[in-house]
Parts: sequence; C-alpha cells; structure tokens
Amino acid sequence: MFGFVKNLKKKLAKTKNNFIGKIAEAINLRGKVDEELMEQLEEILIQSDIGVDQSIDIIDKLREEIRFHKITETEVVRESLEKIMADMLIEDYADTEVFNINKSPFIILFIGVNGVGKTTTIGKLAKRFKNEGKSVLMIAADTFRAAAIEQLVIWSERANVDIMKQQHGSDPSSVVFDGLNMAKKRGYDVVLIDTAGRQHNRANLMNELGKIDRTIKKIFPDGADETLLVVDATTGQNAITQAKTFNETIKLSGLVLTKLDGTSKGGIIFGIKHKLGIPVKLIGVGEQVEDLQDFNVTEFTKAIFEK
Ligand SMILES: Nc1nc2c(ncn2[C@@H]2O[C@H](COP(=O)(O)OP(=O)(O)O)[C@@H](O)[C@H]2O)c(=O)[nH]1
Ligand SMILES: [Mg+2]
Repeated sequence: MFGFVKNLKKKLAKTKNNFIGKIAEAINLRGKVDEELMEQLEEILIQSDIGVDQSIDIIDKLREEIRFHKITETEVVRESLEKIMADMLIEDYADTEVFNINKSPFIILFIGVNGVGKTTTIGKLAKRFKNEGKSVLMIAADTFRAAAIEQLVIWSERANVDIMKQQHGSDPSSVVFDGLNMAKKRGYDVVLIDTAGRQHNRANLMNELGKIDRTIKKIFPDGADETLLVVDATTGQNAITQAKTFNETIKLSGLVLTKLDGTSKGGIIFGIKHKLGIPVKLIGVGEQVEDLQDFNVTEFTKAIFEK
C-alpha cells in the first residue's frame, strides 16, 4: 500500500540517528567488549524509551550471545544487538492481524488524549480509503471544542468525504447515533469516529467514551470493528500509561503511534506491544496526508537498522 523503506528511513531519521547512532558511537568509543560496554548499551536503550524491563532483557540476551559465540569484535556486538532487537519486535508482532476492511460499514473509533493526532489520523485515513474507492463517513463526536469540529470539516473537504456533525457542545453520543444511522441507511464502506480527548475531568471523559461505545452497539451490536487509541510517540513512556488507563474503560484493538518523525524516542515501539499486548497498527510520520503508514514490523526494523 504505502511505505517504502527508504522513505520511512528518512522519516525515522531522528530515532535512527539518536538511538542507533548512539549505540554505534558507544561501541566505537569503548573499542572492546566488556561489562562496562554492556552497561552503557543498556543505558542507551532505556534513554530511547524502550522500557527498563525490556532493555535489561535485550542486554541479557546480548551477554548470552557474546558468551556463547565468544564474541570479541565490537562490530559483531553491534550486529548481534540489532538482530536481538529486530527479532524481539518481529516475535511480538508475529500474530498481529493487518488492518483489514472486511465488512461494511467498517467502524473505526478513535480515542486518546488531546493533541495526540486523532483528527489528523482520521483525515489521512479518510483520504487513503477514498483513494481506494471506498465511501467514507466521518463522525465529529469531539463536540467539546468548537475548533475540533471545524478541523474535521477541513479534513473531510480535503479528502472529499462526507461528515456527520452537530453543533459545539452537543452530546457526542447523539452525533454518533445520527452518524451510524445514516451509515446504515446509505451503506458507507467505512465510518471514522473522532472523539474528544478532554472533558471537564478524566472520569467524565471515560464516562463519555463508555456511552459512545454503548451507542455504537445499539445500532451495530458487534460494536466498533477497530477501537484505536492514538498515542504521541514523543511522550515516551506516558503513552503506555495512557493506553492502560483507556483500555480499562474501553477495550482497545490497536494503537496508532503518531509523531514518530518528530522524536528520537522511537524506541517506544519496542516495549509497547510487549507491555500491553496491544499492537501498533498505524504509525504517523508527519503532518501531511500521506504521512500515515500501516505498521509493518519488517519494514520498520529495516528502516531503523539498515544502513
Ligand atoms: N509531526 C507530526 N505531527 C503530527 C502527526 N500527527 C498529528 N500531528 C500534529 O499534532 C497536532 C495535533 O493533532 P490533532 O489531530 O489535532 O490531535 P487530536 O487532538 O488528537 O485530534 C497537529 O498539529 C497535527 O498536525 C505526526 O504523525 N507527525
Ligand atoms: Mg481532534
């Protein structure tokens, strides 16, 4: 679909340079294979937001490799470390189903705190589906801020897709109700539901999402086909905390990891599936309409590790 490794490599340059660059630098500077090097590498992994447990695990595996193969060359250490990390990621994602539009309407609910990129992701996806010849309906259920509705309208015009909206301050579930009834009547292929990332407090937000979830089930008893939590990669480990909190209220089917282009902490992707059991399905690598890709673990590891 999208996503050539070369382009992805460019988009992930910050992570690649920072985290992979630092590993190479530490190895070069140390110039020998010893415990001090192992500690330095572990530190770099933790700083890149891989997560403490996962980082320790990776370096333990590296120690084992070094011992088993009696590795003394620093270059081989680097290759070995990269392979361990790539293998871990590939193993984590082995059973992940790709994003697959297999029924109609295919309902995707987007949730997440303010500013993570929900509306932008919906805009990008709408355009993608439209290009594939699918009919798309957006539902503007972020009624909390007036600007949020306007922002989605702009994206709907850009993608040339329909939108269901009500005025600012109206009940989000009522917009969802109207939108889904319209989808049922007109037979859209895909429905993309935007939601607010903020209410007057967190309990309100979670109540609201619970209500939206129940509203979807009133019209389509199976509920949303995908419930995607959008998280901002630049917030690092915070993204994991957010995922845990949201997942308690509404069962998540996947994550969208945005702003991977703007961070050197792309290491977050190594820990997230491992920790939460929830796969990253889409990645955002920029603000433009084409800057959204299916998360493909093989392409991703290539983009990060290949020279
Ligand atoms: N660099 C970059 N910026 C992004 C990405 N996704 C979203 N943004 C920006 O993040 C900001 C907030 O996005 P928005 O969609 O309004 O977030 P929402 O509050 O969750 O709906 C906007 O300025 C977007 O352009 C991404 O993948 N990369
Ligand atoms: Mg928004």
